[in-house]
Amino acid sequence: MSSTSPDERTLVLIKPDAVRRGLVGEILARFERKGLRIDAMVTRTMDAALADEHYDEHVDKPFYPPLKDFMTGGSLVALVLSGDQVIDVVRGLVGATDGRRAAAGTIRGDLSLSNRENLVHASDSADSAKREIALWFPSSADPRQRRRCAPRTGRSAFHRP
Ligand code: FUP
Repeated sequence: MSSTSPDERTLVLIKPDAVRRGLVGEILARFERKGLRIDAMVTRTMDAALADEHYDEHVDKPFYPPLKDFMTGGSLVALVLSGDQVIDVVRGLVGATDGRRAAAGTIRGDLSLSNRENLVHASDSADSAKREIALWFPSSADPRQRRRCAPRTGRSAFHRP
């Protein structure tokens, strides 16, 4: 179970299929309507090196090559969301990995018919969130967590009210 801190943060990627289909607004609206805060947001393209780091636990799996092609094949939107138990709350809003099996009412359940092109990535634990936020938003992270993968396109704004 995640911490109950209202300052908990998670990393979300609105994937290239969602951008292509014009679903960015729909997906952001679901997070906002839930009461979550957008602390940072940037549009960028994932390059091969960032894909390999982001999907570190999957790089040796058979589904990884097509997943990498998909994730590096178009613009995506990366964001940091915060709120009470945000990691678990966002995973609930996003739904199960396979859009064909995800529950109705979830983002994937309502909008995806695919196990790969499933619209959204969301951190699955506090450790993943910390690692992924440092990877995608190095300027927001503890200096000891910073990586070399600073955004190369788009503009990023990070604020903590
Ligand atoms: P999730 O946490 O729901 O995003 O899912 P996983 O971490 O298990 O998988 C990461 C991504 O790999 C999924 F979003 C889609 C992709 N994937 C496949 O393409 N095929 C599979 O069989 C499983 C996952």
